[in-house]
Amino acid sequence: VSAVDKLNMCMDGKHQISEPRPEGQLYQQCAPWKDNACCTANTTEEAHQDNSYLYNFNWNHCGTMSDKCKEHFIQDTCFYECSPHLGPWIQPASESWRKERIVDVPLCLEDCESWFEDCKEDFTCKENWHKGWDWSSGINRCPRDSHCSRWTEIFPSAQDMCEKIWSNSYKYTTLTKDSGRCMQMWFTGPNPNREVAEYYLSGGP
Ligand code: FOL
Repeated sequence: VSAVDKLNMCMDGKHQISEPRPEGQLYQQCAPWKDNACCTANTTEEAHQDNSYLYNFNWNHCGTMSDKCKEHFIQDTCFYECSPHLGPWIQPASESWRKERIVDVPLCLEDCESWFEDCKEDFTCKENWHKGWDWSSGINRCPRDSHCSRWTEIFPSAQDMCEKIWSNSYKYTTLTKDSGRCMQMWFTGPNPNREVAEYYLSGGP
């Protein structure tokens, strides 16, 4: 893949389309990606559902997840499924359900901190949400060797949460949105992440 393509491409994941394209209408929180996206409208509608067919993932594995916390997981799903500017961080994956993954995407401080703040009163039983669940009922439940704990017991800091929850998809940074050097999960208007990808492709810091 050339440097130019890496600026505008889709990862070979479970639901992403092969090339980014305008989508006209994307659902609610995923709407910011509508002008150029790796997701379909259906994917974005599903991203807002509990136990969606995307991954059959159960946010409520330790009681009902709070709405304010869930909002960040929905936004993460939009970012993961729709982003066309993840090229610099796409790597081959070893899971059965995807050929490629993202590694160490530099997430803006505000996005990681607000996610943690809005989830820290919630509960979970696992640090890595990619692996080791009990799927015998069709959705993920806490494995037998685990128990539900306070969020902050599993994730002592925002950095722990952002980096560990999706096996290092994200790298914690102290970069703020106005730096143009970190990726934004939450934005309005034109996608600010293209120029961030451009910066890292042209050599970075
Ligand atoms: N968001 C971000 N930012 N990065 C991601 O990598 C990401 N991935 C998902 C959702 N949002 C993301 C997908 N989540 C399983 C669990 C979670 C999941 C997808 C699949 C799952 O089936 N886990 C099995 C292991 C399957 C395998 O590795 O082959 C398990 O053991 O629990």
